Amino acid sequence: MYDAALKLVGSQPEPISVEEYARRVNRLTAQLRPGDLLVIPSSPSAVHSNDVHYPYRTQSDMLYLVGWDEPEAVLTVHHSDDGWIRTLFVQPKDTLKEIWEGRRPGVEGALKGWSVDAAHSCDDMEEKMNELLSSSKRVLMRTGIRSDLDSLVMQSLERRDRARQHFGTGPTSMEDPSARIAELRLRKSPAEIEQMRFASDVSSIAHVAAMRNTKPGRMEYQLQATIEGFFAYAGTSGWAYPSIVGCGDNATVLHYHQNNDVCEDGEVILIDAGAEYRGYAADITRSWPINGRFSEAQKEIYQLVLDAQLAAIDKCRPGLPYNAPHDEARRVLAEGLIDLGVIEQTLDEALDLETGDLRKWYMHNTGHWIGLDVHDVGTYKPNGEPRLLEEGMVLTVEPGLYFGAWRPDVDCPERYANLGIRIEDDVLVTANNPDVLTAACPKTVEEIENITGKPF
Ligand SMILES: [Mn+2]
Repeated sequence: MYDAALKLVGSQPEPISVEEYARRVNRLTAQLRPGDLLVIPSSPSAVHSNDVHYPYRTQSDMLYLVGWDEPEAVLTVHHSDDGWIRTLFVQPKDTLKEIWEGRRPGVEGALKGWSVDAAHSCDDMEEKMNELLSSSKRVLMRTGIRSDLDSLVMQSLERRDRARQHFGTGPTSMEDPSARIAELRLRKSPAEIEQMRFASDVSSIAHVAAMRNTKPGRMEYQLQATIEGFFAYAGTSGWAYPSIVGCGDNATVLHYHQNNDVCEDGEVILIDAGAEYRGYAADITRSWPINGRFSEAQKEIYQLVLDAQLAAIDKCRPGLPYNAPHDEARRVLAEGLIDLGVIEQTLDEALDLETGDLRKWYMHNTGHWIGLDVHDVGTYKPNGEPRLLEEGMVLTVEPGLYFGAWRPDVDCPERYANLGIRIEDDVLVTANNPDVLTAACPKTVEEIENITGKPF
């Protein structure tokens, strides 16, 4: 099955070039002044149990600025007579550790293959960092990621010794650079879009494989395994976020994660799963009938959510506010639910955020930025005003309707009891029509019914 699925996936793109990493850093340093010291820490590694660690995944800003994905690394950027200097602290070569844990590029490797000007062993970090700190005036670093770096920087900020008194050396202020980097990350380059397109292709075909592998009696975790197995088979690093695989009323729990229920004839399954490739995420949700045919009631809700999603995608255009897709999806859903008799309010009443009935069945936002983080960085309302969409931004569009008959807070319509539908795609804003990166994942009623339960 995986070989048949793999044929449908596009080819792997070129990695991000060293020139592009240099451009990214240049865009950042263009906003800085001599005396600034930028410090980007990697994430700490996380313990699974005893001496077993979770697979390591570094901080996305580190991936964005240099692409170094190993633990214990720190990137610094400071100004010298030669301009801005990028220095990477890395784990040194260490044969004994490498025998156990895997080969390391080390200092020499970092200087050869990566977009840096200098490299040092992380064992020398404290000494070198103190030198960099003492010749800086302002430190740009996000605290709370690496406590050892936090205390080094704090110490240098709090120095009240004679050197500071005589020469005025050392930093006197600190800034979190996250917002500046987020502004850069929000607009994707062509090379980034190619990584995202590959993650999206793999994720799309993984959903198709799961649709084909669906039949009554399957367990939710078996469909999860089909999808995540394909993520690995296709050469991605695995999931970008834990897969949500919920059948029947489990689909009405937004972040359902147990994935251990049986898929029954007559139910609809909702799967929200996406792969990560070279750090870039895909995020797809599809909903399909376990027995391969939507009932009339299921079809009514499915088609309504799909209509809302298509209308919302059409609002992913430059110059429109980021919330235009959300407003459009809400309008279509409210109108549809009024027509179906689920909501007995006027359209304006139904849309009211306090008293409208739409919130009973559609209680989340319609999307988020996506990139190196699945919920990617970038403020939605800079200066309090909704951001206008620009070419190169990528956002998800994911309306849904959830009729949890188990909920004591609502009167669930009998006809739709325990039905949860969400349809989610990743959309690139372009000068022309919205570019749906996850378009390879089928979503019309006809396509889904033609695929579900049928082998490749
Ligand atoms: Mn999403």
